[in-house]
Amino acid sequence: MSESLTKTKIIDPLILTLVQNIRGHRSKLKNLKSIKIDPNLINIISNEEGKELYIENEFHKAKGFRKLHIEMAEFSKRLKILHCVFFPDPKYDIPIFGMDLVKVNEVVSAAIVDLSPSSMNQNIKYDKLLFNIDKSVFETEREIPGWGDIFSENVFFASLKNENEKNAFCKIVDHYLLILIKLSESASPDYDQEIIEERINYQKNYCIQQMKNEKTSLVLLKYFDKKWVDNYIKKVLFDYQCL
Ligand code: BLA
Repeated sequence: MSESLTKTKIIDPLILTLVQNIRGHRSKLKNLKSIKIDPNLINIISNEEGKELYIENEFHKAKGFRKLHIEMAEFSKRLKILHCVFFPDPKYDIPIFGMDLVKVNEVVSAAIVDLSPSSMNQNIKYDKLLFNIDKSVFETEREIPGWGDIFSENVFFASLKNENEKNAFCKIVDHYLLILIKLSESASPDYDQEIIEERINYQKNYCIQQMKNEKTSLVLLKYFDKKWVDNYIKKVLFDYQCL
């Protein structure tokens, strides 16, 4: 096998399907540009036995969005994660798109997707479009943990046990993204500093609450020291300090 082929990671098929869908929607955004980031934080790979690690990050920005982040990760060959947050530019009335998929061997223990409110006075109404989605195939919807008060009423959170549920989750993600892209197409910037400030605070709170999810840091702490993990969470995953 050639050098380049041995280095190419085989991504989990469900995660690949979701990523391709997310990338497809992302490509429709206006002024899409990749963001420069510390190169050490883009691809993080270790082949240490038992502690194998693969993290691949994509960072973009676009009209209406300050950061579009997709992360694919695999830990010790068994824990696979797809993490994605599209953070809006606070000048725009656009919700925060967030999703997380946690797969342990063949079971998806956590699949979550939401268009979370980005201010108290969100003008754009899209609740109805999300509410009408058929969720009857899912057997195990899960309860949102305490820190999750940042999510909307239409947050979807479940374990996925079979192909039907996995396919249905992909459709929900596609639907949420379709709505997000439509909202962003019709959004124009606001210049009222008070409104912008309120959106900044909302986004900060979104990040602060996400950082209370110990499950994220506990995984990373098995592979990195605390300083590295704190920096990664603050700068890469939930970078509220730059707002
Ligand atoms: C749960 N997140 C988890 C779990 C793990 C991770 C191992 C436990 C799985 C389970 O409860 O079944 C780990 N997630 C990670 C890691 C990264 C990651 C290591 O993204 C990145 C490096 N989490 C997010 C985002 C959302 C999110 C954007 O990063 C939602 C939009 C949600 N993850 C989320 C929720 C849980 C979870 C709600 C369940 C927490 C719980 O039930 O206590």
